[in-house]
Amino acid sequence: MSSILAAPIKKDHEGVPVVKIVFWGPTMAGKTTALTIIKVLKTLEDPSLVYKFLKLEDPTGRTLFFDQAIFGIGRNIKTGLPYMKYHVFTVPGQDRHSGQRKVVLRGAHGLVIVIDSEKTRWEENKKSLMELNALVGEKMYNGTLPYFLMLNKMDLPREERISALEVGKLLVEAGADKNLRDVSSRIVETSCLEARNDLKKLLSTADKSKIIDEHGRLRKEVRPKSVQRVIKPVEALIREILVKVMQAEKASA
Ligand SMILES: Nc1nc2c(ncn2[C@@H]2O[C@H](COP(=O)(O)OP(=O)(O)OP(=O)(O)O)[C@@H](O)[C@H]2O)c(=O)[nH]1
Ligand SMILES: [Mg+2]
Repeated sequence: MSSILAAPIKKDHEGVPVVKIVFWGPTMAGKTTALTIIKVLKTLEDPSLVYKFLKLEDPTGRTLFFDQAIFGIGRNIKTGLPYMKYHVFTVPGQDRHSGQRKVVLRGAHGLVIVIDSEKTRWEENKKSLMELNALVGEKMYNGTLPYFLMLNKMDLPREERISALEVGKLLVEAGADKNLRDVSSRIVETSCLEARNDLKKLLSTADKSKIIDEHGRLRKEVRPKSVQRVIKPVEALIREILVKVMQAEKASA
């Protein structure tokens, strides 16, 4: 398994396999905001599959150690347990927390690399990519650590932000372009601000029967596009990791 995934998949106290996803990126890029949106959405869609949510922030709203949330996938009818869980972490982006970032990154199976699209944040983005490349560039290069690039804050005026095209230049400057392959198909443009507002708007819909099913859960089909984009990288990574696990099992059978 270790040759297919960057780290072995551990099981929790009930024997459920747990996949680890880490949100990486500079301070203020929107990592905590993204995870909060995912947690709110997942809770609305099925609260019984949300196990934990923890935020640890300083008084200015910057993450101090890390945020984390655990979600379940499916449910075994016999045991009532999910088939799998995914544990999502965000690293603290401030310079002084590099030690914590290294700890949080350990054992990751997939990465959501958040880039702050604000032009003035070019150097911070570059530094963050250089740090990541030095730590796990090799694993991204050999494909054992799948990733997505989340280009966030796309709500900013065009002249104030970088485009998806400029991400390539950023990677070259950070010396990470050789390790982060297939980049163009792995960039997701997001606005957590828009996603948060769209989710609020959706929940204030007058006719609840259109958005809520018979169990009182938010229907997946009504996810606003902006919210879907925020959750897409995590869901796509989970699928990729599951495929890898199945391939490994087949090969060893
Ligand atoms: N305009 C805009 N602001 C955003 C967006 N996403 C997040 N923000 C704002 O950016 C600020 C920082 O967001 P956080 O999610 O706390 O950033 P972080 O990446 O967790 O930062 P650290 O914890 O310090 O690493 C907050 O004020 C958010 O409201 C976005 O898509 N657009
Ligand atoms: Mg944070």
